[in-house]
Amino acid sequence: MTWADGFDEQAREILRRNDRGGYTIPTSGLYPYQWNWDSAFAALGFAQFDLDRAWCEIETLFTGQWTNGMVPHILFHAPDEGYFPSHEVWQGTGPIPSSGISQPPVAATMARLIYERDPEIGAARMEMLFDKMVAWHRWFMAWRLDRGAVCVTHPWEAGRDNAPDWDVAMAAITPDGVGEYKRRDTSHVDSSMRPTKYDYDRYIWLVQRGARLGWDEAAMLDGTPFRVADPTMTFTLLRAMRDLAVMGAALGRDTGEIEGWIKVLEAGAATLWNDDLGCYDSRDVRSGTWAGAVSNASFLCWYAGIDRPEMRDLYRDVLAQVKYGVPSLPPSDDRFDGKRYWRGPVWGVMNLMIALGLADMGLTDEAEALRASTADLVAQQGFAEYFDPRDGGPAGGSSFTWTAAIWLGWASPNAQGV
Ligand code: 9WN
Repeated sequence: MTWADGFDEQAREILRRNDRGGYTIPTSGLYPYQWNWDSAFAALGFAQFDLDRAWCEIETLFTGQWTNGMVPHILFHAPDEGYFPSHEVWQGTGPIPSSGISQPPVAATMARLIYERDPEIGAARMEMLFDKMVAWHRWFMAWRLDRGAVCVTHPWEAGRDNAPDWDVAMAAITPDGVGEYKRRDTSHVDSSMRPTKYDYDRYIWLVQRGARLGWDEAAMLDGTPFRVADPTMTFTLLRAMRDLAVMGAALGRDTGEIEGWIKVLEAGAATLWNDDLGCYDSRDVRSGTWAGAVSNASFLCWYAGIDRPEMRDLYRDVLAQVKYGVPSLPPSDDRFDGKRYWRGPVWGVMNLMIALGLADMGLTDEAEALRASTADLVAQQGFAEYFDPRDGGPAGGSSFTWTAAIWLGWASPNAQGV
């Protein structure tokens, strides 16, 4: 028995406790439904001890796929009073109650990691999933591109809700008519760790606009105040395309369309290079304004197979500013807030993806250092939603599915398979 075995058991217990039968909630109370990218990471965690359950998690996610290919960011499988906004506010139009936007497409990448644990089982499960994943990726290519970079149409779509990346686009929204609503998040978690009312008014205004337009993509695109080309979406989709192409080839499928998309996205990624900042950055499509943010999403470039020497220097510079990396925003940025969600804290899932990219670039020492630092954070502070990068202080929800999952799948010294 090693010190890590006990943490592995705690992590498995969290996944089992958050399992609602075929899908996992991120944490009870705060997030009582199935979230898109959370589920993909959960699958990686399950794969360490129950391969069938791992595939099942991804399959359940795709049962919510819309006819246009979109896979929603939340599936409201069972009603719960604890979360706002509910399906009644979203009015998603898919086969099961859902939100109306998507989330970073990491499912194909996590599926490939799981596939490689047992290619025979993986091939059988991917046979059913492959076309669905292609359809989802095609939806991004049809509705979310700007100069080849992938855009978000709501801050929740990037999964980095209150990142400074959206400040310009958010300021362009006047949330008239949003009406009264009751937030539930701040009854579960201290409000200093959550987005502000200013943010929420605009989140809800955007949801109401989408619902009013029946989530018709063409109608929503027309005159939208919110469209931001973002490194999270661009880099995750690019990586997901590469992984899907590999699995497609193994299944004997024609991957020509995917190869074409990869070229488009590579060109799009180049449009996210902010020369003044010397970093990959978010670009507000309407005004052409840069966010000026060295975020943890900037460092997903390697995960997408893209390297620039400047990013390596910047990575070392950012890590030197904190005790635990990778911060969602470095302390040198005026907008840094060490406890407030995506404006400073460290997130395990982002660290996993950054480390995968570092390893792909041959930066194995850096990849291992990030794994070990993430393992320390979890071992000392528990399976929190996110952590303060200055002292590791746990923040947000606890007993968190994706933190348990990345522990099992990557950060634990016993982890196998990434
Ligand atoms: C809105 C579930 C989700 C994550 C996101 C994270 C947070 C939701 C919220 O929780 O967002 O989607 O209500 O704050 O920002 O990345 O998927 O864990």
